[in-house]
Amino acid sequence: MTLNVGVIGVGMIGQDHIRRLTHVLSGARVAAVTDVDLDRARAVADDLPGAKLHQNGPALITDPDVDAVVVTSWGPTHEEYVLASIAAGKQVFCEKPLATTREACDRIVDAEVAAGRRMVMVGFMRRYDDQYRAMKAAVTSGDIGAPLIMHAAHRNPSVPGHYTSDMIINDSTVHDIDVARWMFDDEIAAVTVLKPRVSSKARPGFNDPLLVLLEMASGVLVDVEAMVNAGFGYDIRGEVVCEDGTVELSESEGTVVKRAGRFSGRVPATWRERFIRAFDLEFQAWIDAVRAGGTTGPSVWDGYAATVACETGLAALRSGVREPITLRARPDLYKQDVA
Ligand code: NAD
Ligand code: ISE
Repeated sequence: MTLNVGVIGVGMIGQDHIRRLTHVLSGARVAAVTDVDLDRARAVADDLPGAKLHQNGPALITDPDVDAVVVTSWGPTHEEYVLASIAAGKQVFCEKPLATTREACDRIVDAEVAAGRRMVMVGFMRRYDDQYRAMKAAVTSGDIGAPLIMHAAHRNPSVPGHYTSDMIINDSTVHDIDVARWMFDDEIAAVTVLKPRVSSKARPGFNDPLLVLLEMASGVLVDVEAMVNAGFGYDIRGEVVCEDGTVELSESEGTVVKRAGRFSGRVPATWRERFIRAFDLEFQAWIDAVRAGGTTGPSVWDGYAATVACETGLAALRSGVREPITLRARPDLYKQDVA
């Protein structure tokens, strides 16, 4: 049976997910769309044979012809739509962030726990990237010994006009925060944020770049260089240093050309290019799991822990000192991770 998906928020990533649901993946179709910008939603619906246009999110969620919901609207709207989907008994894929505050995430945790089953997958797609998966396999195999340190860099070539200085942490570094928790199957215990010399390309009021230091509960340290005006491309780096060796993300996605005593390769232009396969794998995993009656991948707990770490990171940026993280007790529903 084909899964009929309703999409709330048809901006940049909403349209990209509609493209993959319609033309790339199997087992699902886009049955309905909506957006606060109804003209945009109408234009998208017109290109999708048989898709309905809904006036708002609640109408889409309660439509009996919609089996499952994709939330790709702005972050502050996610809570409302995820809670409504849970209340309607429908599986939901929510782009990051799960919600923008600890309290909002708490309410989603409470709702899902009350429902008694996992109903939400959060879009931390790096967990589906081949390179990150190979890195995690190397770390967990034990072949290179116990992990000690992870070095990471998250460099955007540039960011759009609506991007604020806080987003360096809660829109960009949030991915590295999720990778750290997933890589080491561990929670983050404390965050410190250092401010290097400000790039001359930074917008006024931006501390760009930042150095974000995550202390895992085990004692592993993760340093993340976050920069949003790198100019030269979208450059994602990672290396885990273990007791008996190291593992790093490969330098080039494609071929490395050696010529005349030099070598060169491609730096991806955008996150869409760098993670296109991860997005496909993530979404296919969600479709398959929902068709089988459940869900998979990053959970509401992962979304909650990431948002709390971002809030703490912003507090550390402002205070200039190490800020400890306090999480609520982890409900039994999230004690067994599925991916
Ligand atoms: P965008 O601004 O291009 O699109 C957001 C859309 O949501 C717009 O069309 C807007 O009109 C609509 N919208 C806003 N409020 C709404 C509401 N109350 N109800 C319905 N629609 C509403 O933004 P985007 O870049 O597509 O980002 C959307 C979400 O996806 C964000 O949460 C962002 O963090 C996330 N995102 C994730 C990744 C990733 O790598 N996983 C990449 C980009 C964006
Ligand atoms: C963007 O919103 C994303 O989620 C991308 O994956 C990330 O790399 C980028 O920094 C964010 O702005």
